[in-house]
Amino acid sequence: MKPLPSFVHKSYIVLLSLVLLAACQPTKPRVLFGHQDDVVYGSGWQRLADSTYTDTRSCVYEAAGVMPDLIGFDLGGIELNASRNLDSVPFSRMLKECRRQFARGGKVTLSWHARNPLTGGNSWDTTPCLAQVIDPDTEVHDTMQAWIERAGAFVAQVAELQTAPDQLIVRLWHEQSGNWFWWGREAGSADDYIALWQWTRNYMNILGINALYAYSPDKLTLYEDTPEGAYRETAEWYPGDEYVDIIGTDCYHHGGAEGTDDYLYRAHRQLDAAARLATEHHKRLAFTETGCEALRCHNWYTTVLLPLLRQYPAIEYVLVWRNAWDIPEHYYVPQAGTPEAEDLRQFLKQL
Ligand code: BMA
Repeated sequence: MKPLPSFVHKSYIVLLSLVLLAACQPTKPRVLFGHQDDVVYGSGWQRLADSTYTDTRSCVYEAAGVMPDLIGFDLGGIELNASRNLDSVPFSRMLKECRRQFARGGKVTLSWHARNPLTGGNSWDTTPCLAQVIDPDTEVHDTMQAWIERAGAFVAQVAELQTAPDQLIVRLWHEQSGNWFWWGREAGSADDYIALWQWTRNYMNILGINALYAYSPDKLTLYEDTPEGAYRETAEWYPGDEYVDIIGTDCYHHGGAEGTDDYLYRAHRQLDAAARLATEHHKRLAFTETGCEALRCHNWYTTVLLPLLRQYPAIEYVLVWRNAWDIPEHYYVPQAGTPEAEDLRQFLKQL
């Protein structure tokens, strides 16, 4: 047989090498999609009884035909040894759903709307207390210690249920850049906030909890409204490399279609700052909370959120907030059979 001309041979080898190289490139994992309280209630239904349900209901599944990769739960109320959290979810039920979510190969993120340890009021009671909380000579400090221990004991139980690495994300003291929580920016200095964060995390370490920890500011208003100002605020309250694994941000779309520009403007400011900090500190990046309440902006998932996420390839997951069963307009995942459900389905296909 006549040998192939040498240029054919060479180009064949080059082509083969390119194909092999492409096949060996790690493909970027898709962005994971999360929903708060997804399996315990949704718009118009609730399964808040403290019992084991034999089947699973899921807002995301009912709307879009797939289970959420990530489910968010909140610990608010655990500090008082309550049997249910601030949104009536029994902690026993939460544990069962975490077990199921992990067994499916999914992830869980826990936030904590802790009460104000000075007044006993809720998280939104901004009566100043942070200075006392972190001062070991105060009673409020002792209260907080007990609260952290209770939260830690629960988180430890959740962590034990994991079936694979990195399934549990604990998001401590979230949205501190806002002024609406008692640990927020008006409650004290960045140092006070960082002391609270480190204390909480150190206690979780004492318990040997195996989890990732997320830091997630919200809107950034402390300094000038520039990329530098946003970065400065994000960096100043950062609890430190030993304490944080994931850097994210919380940002919501308000005002329907007319609010899109404003949402994108704020989301970029915040995500740019978070992404820069994450890159500099070799941390993971996430969009820790977002959403458009009642999906007042048509096709929000594919026309607003998807293009935004595409601009931040490092984002590992995005979490939208809860579908309150008892507040008709308070939902972020569409209801089954609506045009917005189809939009979510398309979004999830393209993530
Ligand atoms: C808020 C609202 C409240 C809820 C709280 C904690 O954003 O959804 O209704 O109690 O989160 O989940």
